[in-house]
Parts: sequence; structure tokens; C-alpha cells
Amino acid sequence: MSPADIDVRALFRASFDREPDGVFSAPGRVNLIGEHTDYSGGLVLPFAIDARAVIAAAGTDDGLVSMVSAQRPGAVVTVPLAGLAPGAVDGWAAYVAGSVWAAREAGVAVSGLALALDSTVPSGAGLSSSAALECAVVLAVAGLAGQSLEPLEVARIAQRAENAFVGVPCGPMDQTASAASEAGSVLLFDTRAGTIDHIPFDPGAAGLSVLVVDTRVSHSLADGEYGRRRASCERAVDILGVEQLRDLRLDDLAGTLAALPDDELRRRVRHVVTENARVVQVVELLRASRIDEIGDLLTASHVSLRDDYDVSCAELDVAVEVALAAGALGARMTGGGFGGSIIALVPTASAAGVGDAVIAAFAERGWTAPVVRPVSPAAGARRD
Ligand code: GAF
Repeated sequence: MSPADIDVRALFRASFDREPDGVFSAPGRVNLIGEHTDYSGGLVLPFAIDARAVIAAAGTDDGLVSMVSAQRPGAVVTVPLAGLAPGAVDGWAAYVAGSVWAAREAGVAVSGLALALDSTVPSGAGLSSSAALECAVVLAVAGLAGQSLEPLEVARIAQRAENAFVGVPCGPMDQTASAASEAGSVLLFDTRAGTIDHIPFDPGAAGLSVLVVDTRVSHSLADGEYGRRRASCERAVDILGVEQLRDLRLDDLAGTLAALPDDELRRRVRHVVTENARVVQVVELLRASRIDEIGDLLTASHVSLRDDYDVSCAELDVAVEVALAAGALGARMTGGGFGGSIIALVPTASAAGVGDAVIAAFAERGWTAPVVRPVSPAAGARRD
């Protein structure tokens, strides 16, 4: 997954017969904790991983966005700037065209672009390959226009591309993690306040590692379940008469739940309220250099996502259970769910054993072999 494997300048030269004006990149992410809270004003705690979307880019005057991707070798795809609008482009090119569109909507001047893309962020693994691509494109468009955007602005534009152009109703976490993370820390993002804080996160210093296990069950946020979870949260907000679920307090939870009309809605709300509380507890432990004590909170998050929010699946559950049985201090699904990846916090000395145990458990069940990778907090989007 190393960015060093990427030679996007060579792809640019071969495709456009000139040198790029710059190279820009943005990372994928895992979320340590704070899942399905970012569209209710909640708290999230992701970090960028050492897998990036990389773009070699040049400005042109031809009124076109011309793009080529190392993941989809073949002809250069060309889209006229004049016709850029939601619905005008589909497939992988929509993520790129949508990010250009959103950047222009935000006031960035563009007269034409040539872009060569490559990425080491696996797609469909729940590691935010699309957010990485969107943030890298927004950074490239702004960089070529000589405009410097704050990370939160890059994230806001990239999220708009995903929501309004690609048509996926995601919250702000993934783009913010990609744009604003810093190496060596997790990003505490308060989605209600719109503020971020970098909290040092160095599992290695405590003899620990974070493993990502990609179940290879491909998830799609566009398939309706994600939107249904959002709709449930909005319904609860209406019934309870609050502005956002973030306004609900853990110590009033019993009363809040009693005011809701059905069990499903009660479970959805219970997940969101308890998950925000777990983020606060993890942050307190990290600030107190007690990283080895966060494991139970990670696992409790998984249980809540599985039983209350109903966004897990058999492969994610088995990966978590087997990782815990093999020595992980805590494990949970990360990202939107319905497939994708888990993270496990493991003593570094047991990391290989935990990975092997999950691989063996999948083989026993006849499932596609999962991919296990160690991750550590990497830098956010940047001009390379
Ligand atoms: C996906 C979404 F894109 C995020 O906004 C977030 O809601 C996440 O699922 C769940 O925490 O990654």
C-alpha cells in the first residue's frame, strides 16, 4: 500500500505528453471509534492511514477535465467543464468531475485540467478510497489555481462532491479525516461544532499495533441501508424535539428511549448516544496515556453497531470475535459497515497470531481470504 509504489508522473507524461505542474495526494482512513455519529452532530475519532490517492495535475485552457486512472488503464476520459453538473458523469470519473465541480462552486477558478490518478487505498474496503480521491482532486484544483484552502474547507468541498454529485449521502467524517489528519495522532472531530483536535496516538510506544482486517465483503453506502439509518436519526430528532441526536444526554437515556415509539428507533438512538459517550471516554484515556485501556470501549462500540444499529455482517462479527479470542485488546468494525474492514488493537507480539487466526477462521468457513494490514496514523492531504 506504500505511496512510494506510485509513479503517477510517468502516467501523466505518457497520457498527456508533458510534465505535470504538481503532484497532490490524500490518504484513506480508519475510524478508531465514533461510528455512525457524524450525521447527528456527534463525535468521531478517525486517523489517516499510509495508503493514498495521488494525482499529477496540470492546468490547461481547453475548457476540459481530462483524466486517466492507473486503476482503469485505457483511454483518457474527457468531460467539458461547461457541462459539469450532478448527473452528467458516472462511474469513477464522477468522483473526479464532482470534486472539480464542487471546487468551482466554492469559487476556485478553473479553465481546464489534465489529471493522472493512482491510488493505494483499496476500494470497497471501507477505508475511504473515494474521500481520498475527492480530497486529492480538490487540493489539486485549488493548488493549480494558486489558492490555499484550509483542510476543513477541502473536506467540505469534497463532501459536497460526494453528496450532491456522486449522490452518496455520507456525513463529513471521511473527507475531514483525509484532509485534516496529522501523522502520529487521531483526529477528534466534533461534527456539531465543526472543530478538530489532534490527539497523539502512538500504539507502538505502548507495545501495541492496530491491525486492519479487510473482510473483502464489498460494501456500498449507496444501497439504501445507510440512508435508512440517517432517516431513522432524523425521525427520532423530530419526535424528541431536539436539533440533533448529539443534544441527547447519556444520563437521560432511559427517559429519552421511553419517549420513542418502537424498539428499532430506541436501538438506533441508544447506539448514537452511547457511542458519543464512548468517544469521550477513549479521548480521556488517550490524553492520560492509557491507550492499553481503550480496548473494551472499541469492542463495546462493535456490539452496539451490531445489535443496536444493525450495520454489521457475519464476516465483520467473526473477524472481531476471532481477533479478540486470539489476544486483541479490542476490536470493532470501522466505517459504514455491511462489509468492509475491522480494526483490532493488539499487543505487537501477538499481531501475526491474530492475523493468522482470522485468516484461518475465514478459510474454515469457505469465505474469501481477508487482507490483514498493520496501520499507523499518517499525514493528511498535501501537495507532494
Ligand atoms: C461512512 C460515511 F461516509 C461516513 O460519513 C460515516 O457516516 C461512516 O460511514 C460511519 O461512521 O464511512
